[in-house]
Amino acid sequence: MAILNILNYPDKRLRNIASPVPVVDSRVRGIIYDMLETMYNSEGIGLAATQVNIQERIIVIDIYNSGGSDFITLINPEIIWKSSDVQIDSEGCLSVPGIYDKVERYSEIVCVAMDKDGNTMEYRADGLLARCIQHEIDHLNGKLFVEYLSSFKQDRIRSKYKKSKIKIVSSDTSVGR
Ligand code: QAP
Ligand code: CO
Repeated sequence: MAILNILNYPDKRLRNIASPVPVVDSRVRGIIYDMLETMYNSEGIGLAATQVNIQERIIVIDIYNSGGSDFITLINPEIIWKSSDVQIDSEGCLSVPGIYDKVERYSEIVCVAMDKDGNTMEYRADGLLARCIQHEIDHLNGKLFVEYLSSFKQDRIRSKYKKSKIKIVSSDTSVGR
């Protein structure tokens, strides 16, 4: 197992569209365990492979942050049904640390995906799990939750990240002198 590097907004690689997993084998299970360790290490409740620069349709979710006893793995997930009603609630993202804002999502969904053993599973989800599945599938399609926010807010978030990068670079050069 290994802790993987999480890409941060506005990294262009977060816009890549992930490819379907052809077969669930030990290679894929290795990725899943690394993703779980990475998610638990940063106290996340969901992580998509895109966020760790792996362009495959793999998601791990643990909305209880149980530390490994209660996670689900979604491989090649497809939402096959969405409720007509929506719900607005606060979201965050490990790729956009420190930023939380309200996003509209379908209240209830049905999702079909393979699990880590390659079995096809059907999940009916509402509440936080439904929200998390929609958020993570967006990642596989190159979409981030901040894209649902106003362009004014997106500009502000981008400039916040630029500022923090400049800070790191300048303190780095002063250390070297
Ligand atoms: C996606 O997000 C999600 O800013 C998962 O400093 C979130 O695990 C779906 C995190 C909310 C639905 C609702 C964010 C950790 C974790 C941060 C996460 C941070 C540290 C985010
Ligand atoms: Co995210």
